[in-house]
Amino acid sequence: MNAKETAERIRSMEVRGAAEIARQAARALCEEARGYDGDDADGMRQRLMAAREVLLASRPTAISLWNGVQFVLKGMNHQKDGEELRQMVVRNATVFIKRSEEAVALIGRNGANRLKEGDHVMTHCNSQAALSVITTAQRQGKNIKAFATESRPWRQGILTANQLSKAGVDVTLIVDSAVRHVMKDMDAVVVGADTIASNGAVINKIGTSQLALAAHEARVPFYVCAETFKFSPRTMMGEMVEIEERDSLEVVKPGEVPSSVRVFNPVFDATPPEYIDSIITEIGVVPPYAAYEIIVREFGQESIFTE
Ligand code: RUB
Repeated sequence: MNAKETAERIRSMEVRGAAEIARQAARALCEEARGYDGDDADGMRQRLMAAREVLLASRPTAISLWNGVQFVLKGMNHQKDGEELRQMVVRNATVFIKRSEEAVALIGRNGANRLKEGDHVMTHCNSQAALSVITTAQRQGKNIKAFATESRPWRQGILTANQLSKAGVDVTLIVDSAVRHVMKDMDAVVVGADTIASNGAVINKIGTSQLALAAHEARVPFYVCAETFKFSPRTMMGEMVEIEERDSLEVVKPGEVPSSVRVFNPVFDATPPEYIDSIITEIGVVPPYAAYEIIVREFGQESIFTE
C-alpha cells in the first residue's frame, strides 16, 4: 500500500494505535521505494520526501510515527545510487518493523514480572504493549482479572475486551466514568503511550490522566507500557506535543444538539511523571524521570538536533 492510501487509513482510524501506525508507515515507505520506476536516486528521494510529508500529516500526536519515518529514511541523503537507496529503505523498514514487534513481546515479559497471581488490572483504550503485559501474565498462569474502560468516543475498549477475552483473560468492561469507583479494587493500571516527553510526561488516549489521578489517590501502581521509539527527541528541543482534536461527529450525531453547542473532542491527554510508577520498555523497567537519558541513548545527540 502506498503512502497516500496508508495515510488515509491512519487518518480514518482504520489503522490505529501508535506502534501500528509507525509500522504501517514504514511499510508504505518501502512500497514507495519499490514502486519508483527507475534508478535515479534524486527522483526517488523526492518521492520518498513527499511520502514522508503525507504520512507525518496523517496523525499529529504519536511520536512513534515520526521516529519510525526518520528511522526508515536515515542515511537517505548519502545515497548516490537509486538501487542502493531502494535497498537501504527496504532494509531499514524491515529492521524497524522487526524491532517494534519484538519490543511488544519483551515489554510483555518485563511487565508481567510486576503482576502477581489474581491481580486486578485496569487498562484504557487499546494498546498492544499494555495488552502484551496482561496476556503474558495470563500465560504464566497468574489468573489476571482485567478491567477495560470503554474509551469514548471511539470505544477502543470493545477491541480490548474482545482481544483479552480471546486470550483467555477474565475481563470486565466499564464505562469511563466508573474508573474512580472501581479503582479501589485494582492492584495495577497498565496503559500504552503515543509519546513520552523528555520530562517523563506521557501522552496517551484522552482519559489516561484521569486513571493516573484515581490510581494515585487509591495508591495503585500506574505503569506505562511503551517501546523506546515512543520517546520524543523533539520534546528535547522544547517542542510541545500537539494534542490531536477530532471531528465533533465522533461525539454527537448530526442534529443531536443545537449548532450553538460547541463540541470539543481532544483525543489525547498528558499525564505528569509524578503520577507514573514506571515505564515498562523493551530495554527495562525505568522511572519516568529516565526519559531524557533514554532519548539520548536511543536517538543520539545528532538526531535530536537535525531533522
Ligand atoms: C490508541 C492509544 C494507545 C496508544 C498505544 O489511540 O492511545 O494507548 O496508541 O498503543 P488511538 P500501542 O486509538 O486513537 O490510535 O501500545 O498499541 O502502540
